[in-house]
Amino acid sequence: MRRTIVSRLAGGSALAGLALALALGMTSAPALAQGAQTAAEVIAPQNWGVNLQPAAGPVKEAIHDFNQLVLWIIVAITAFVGVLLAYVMWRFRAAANAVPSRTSHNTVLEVAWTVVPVLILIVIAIPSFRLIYYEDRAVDPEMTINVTGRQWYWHYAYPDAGNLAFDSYPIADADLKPGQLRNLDVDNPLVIPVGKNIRVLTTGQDVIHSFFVPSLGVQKYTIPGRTLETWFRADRPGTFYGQCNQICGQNHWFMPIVVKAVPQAEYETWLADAKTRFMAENGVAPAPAKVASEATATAPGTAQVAELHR
Ligand SMILES: [Cu+2]
Repeated sequence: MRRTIVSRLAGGSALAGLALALALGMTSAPALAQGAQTAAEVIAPQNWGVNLQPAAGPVKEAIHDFNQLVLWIIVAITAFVGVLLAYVMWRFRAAANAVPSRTSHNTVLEVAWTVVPVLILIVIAIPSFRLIYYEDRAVDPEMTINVTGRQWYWHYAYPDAGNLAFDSYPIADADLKPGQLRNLDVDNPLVIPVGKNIRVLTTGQDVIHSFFVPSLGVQKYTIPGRTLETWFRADRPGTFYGQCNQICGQNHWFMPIVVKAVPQAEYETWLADAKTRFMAENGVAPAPAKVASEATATAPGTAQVAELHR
């Protein structure tokens, strides 16, 4: 299963890489192919990574499929228009066309160039809407994670696990251990079990942030005073990197996201340990608050902060 996905992606990467290499006049395809191969365990931004990141779960796979469809349609249209342009430039050049035609209407042609683009848009629209609804929410979520964007760090809560909650900050350059990624690794990653449909509820505490993990196919605003829903599932163990991708203030760069997908047993071990650790750090067990009520509780000041950062 994994091999199929990766090889399919490698093919897609090579294709898109080739198209872009041609467009930019350089050869970046080898770097891309390499990126897709190492992607099974760690999916992070790559140098020259111009294609979509590899998929770690079904939402991103659906995005890849749609992207491939649109890419091929673009390639076909570009080739068709290019050939047509070359033909008229040659066929109707001044030297071979001393007396130009005065034709100004052609009903069949005009109907065709109206109807054909409409048909192309319908072909794009139908899978596009299907994808939007697929991304919208999990049909049968097995657990919920509350994500709060704050200036400037992430706050994660597990309402199904005794309201376990903790903050996630990036690791300073000086404290990076070998193998950790600068500006991407965090002290407390978001740990999830492999193969579980996870409902994600997002909200913002101060300004609008955006929870963006490309390899899981998730990008959702975190808006103060509002709860938005989305979902993801990781189909294999791995570490998947993302970032806040809404310009949210001067430390916007300071909001990397690390999602660590582990097998169920490992997840339960982590959960037990995390409960002890974070509840000890917090001094008391976290109050049984949902993200929505948490946003309401911090509402005083939110308006002013939002005003400041407008
Ligand atoms: Cu942010």
